[in-house]
Amino acid sequence: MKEAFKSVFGDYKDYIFIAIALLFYAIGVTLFLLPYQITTGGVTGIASLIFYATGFEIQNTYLIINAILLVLAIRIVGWKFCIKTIYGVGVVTIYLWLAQRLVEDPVTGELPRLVGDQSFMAVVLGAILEGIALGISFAHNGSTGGTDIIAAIVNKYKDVSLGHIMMIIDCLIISSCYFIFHDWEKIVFGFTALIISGLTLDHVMYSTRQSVQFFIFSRNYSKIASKLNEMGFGVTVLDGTGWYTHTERKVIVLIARKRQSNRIFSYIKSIDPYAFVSMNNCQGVYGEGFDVMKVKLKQKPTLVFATNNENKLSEVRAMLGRKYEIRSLKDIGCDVEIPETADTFEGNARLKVDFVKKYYGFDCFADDSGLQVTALGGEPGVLSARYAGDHDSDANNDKLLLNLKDKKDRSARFVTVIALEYKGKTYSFEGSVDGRIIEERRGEGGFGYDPVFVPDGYDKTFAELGDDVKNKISHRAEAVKKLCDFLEST
Ligand code: ITT
Repeated sequence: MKEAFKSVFGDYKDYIFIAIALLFYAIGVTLFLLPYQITTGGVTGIASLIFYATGFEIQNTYLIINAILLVLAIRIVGWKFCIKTIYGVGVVTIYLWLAQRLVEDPVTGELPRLVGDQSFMAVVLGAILEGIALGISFAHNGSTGGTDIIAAIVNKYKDVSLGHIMMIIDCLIISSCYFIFHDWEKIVFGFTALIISGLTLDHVMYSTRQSVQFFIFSRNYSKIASKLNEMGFGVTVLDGTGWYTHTERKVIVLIARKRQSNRIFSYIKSIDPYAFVSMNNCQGVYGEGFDVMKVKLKQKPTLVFATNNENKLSEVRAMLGRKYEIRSLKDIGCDVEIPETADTFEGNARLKVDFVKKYYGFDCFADDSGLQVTALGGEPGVLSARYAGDHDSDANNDKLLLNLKDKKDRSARFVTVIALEYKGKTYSFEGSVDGRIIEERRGEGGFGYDPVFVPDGYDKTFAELGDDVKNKISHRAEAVKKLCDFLEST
């Protein structure tokens, strides 16, 4: 029951803390901001502007605007996500109403000016109370609606930071109080309140989440580490060397919340009162048990490369991997050898993409490649993989060298044709590189005919030049570049 509640609503303690925190918010607004006609940002700012102009009570406007935003948010991001916001908006509405009824003059309905004519004092006190309240509430995953709801809705569709837009909106809200009061001082006070509450909020959030890092040097390190582990702390023991004694030392590294540091010190002291301990504040700690890294990784678009050839796959990943997530046939669960029965590279490449589209439903690309040797009338060509033995590179190279034994013209060309199946159409991109076939195999890199092929302008084979050079000048590199340009242009 308790677990079911937690999975839907979160920790019940959060609700208690949010309720207590928002009490400060209502006090700040009712006792210090409203009586001194200070306008802050957000929905409360808009609601207070309407109150100053018309007398329509602040909590009513606050509730109406948030209710509209919440209806939108529930439809777009789901009600589960909005539970704590609905709670926060409800609590603030009730508190604001209650606080005004409690302190207002029963006859005139005016709010008391607790600090007399000291408007600036009111700004400072009101903004600090607001900042503390929002800080505690945020630390317990609470929200008072307004910008939070807008952020949730916008983030559903776009990965943008709303910080700047919200800041501009806040500035507009505060500045528009000039149309009501015709008083620059009120604008300055509004901005001052915004800045003070922002700084206070940051400070509260920071101190509730403050983490510390311990380095513990002790001969009894294993007992201390085990004890800390037992008490639920994750510890790491590093190897070190005490330089004065030149002896091996173990160093315990531990990251914890600052509020846990007294407990940690007492564990250490109970085991080794002479332990050497350093404790440092951490600017941020991210990972299990701490904060989540807020940066959003840009998801790379995925492309399926219809190949079973691991060498081709790694070459293409090296060329396109920074921009695209390349998935192979294996990755999509296809382990069949797709028949290559056409008599052109393009025909075979198209057969492969058609097969994947038909049986696996993916748009994809495939490459059919081969070596064309002039003195052999363009052989092995489309039969490159099966020239002497099926995908047997040694046998294929032996046959090639044998057939070229007495030939003077050793010129050859590697060709790749990539077929791309994309939104119901098939496109093709060709790349080639000219070179010559040498007398014997050289080099350990590459695959297939790489050990016997020397590209023009070089005196080493592809197998000797290595992947970095090959992936810049090869037939496949040229075809992949054309594919990439096409994808970017679409
Ligand atoms: P997939 O059809 O699954 O992509 P495959 O190895 O059958 O793999 P191809 O039919 O396109 O690929 O390749 C024919 C042969 O040509 C290949 O097995 C190699 O022997 C040779 N080959 C292709 N590209 C090469 C390259 O960059 N370097 C050396 N040999 C290559």
